[in-house]
Amino acid sequence: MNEQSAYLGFGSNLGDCLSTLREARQLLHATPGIRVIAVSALYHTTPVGGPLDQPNYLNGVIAIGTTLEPLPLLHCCQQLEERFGRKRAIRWEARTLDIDLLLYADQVIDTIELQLPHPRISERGFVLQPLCDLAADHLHPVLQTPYAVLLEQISPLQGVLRLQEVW
Ligand code: GSY
Repeated sequence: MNEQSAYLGFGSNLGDCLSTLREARQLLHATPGIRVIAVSALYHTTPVGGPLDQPNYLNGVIAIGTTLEPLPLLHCCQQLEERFGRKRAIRWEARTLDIDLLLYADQVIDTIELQLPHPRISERGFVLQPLCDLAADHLHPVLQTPYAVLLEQISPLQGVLRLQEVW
């Protein structure tokens, strides 16, 4: 299969978040069929949803080239989450590692297991801000609107603070 581009949202709010995100990025790059192409800055972000007393998140977005189809790619991301101790018990709860498959080329998929583009991209500052580091002028495949414009449309900026460029 030809290589396709995809974007993954990375988040962590339990344990040593920076080390977890770094290690997960390296493991992702070492996965057959996946090549990390570009990495956004990292952001300190206020939790959206879930228990009120959970810690802030570290969030970033990674652009990859992949020869995997969308579902096998999703399964690779889920295996990586499990390797870092993620348990899928309560929705929106704090987590050591969360990897969301945000975009896969311009594909639109709506199944129970996988929805593409990720259904909440346009409402989440913690996704849009790092995505704009990498693809500000790309069009959302359904809304046909650049991500920079979607970012402008969510206000206020939901507690998203740039932490570091290189990680
Ligand atoms: O969907 C990703 C997990 N998640 C996050 C997150 O990564 N960042 C912030 N700020 N809030 C979140 N709520 C959930 S669930």
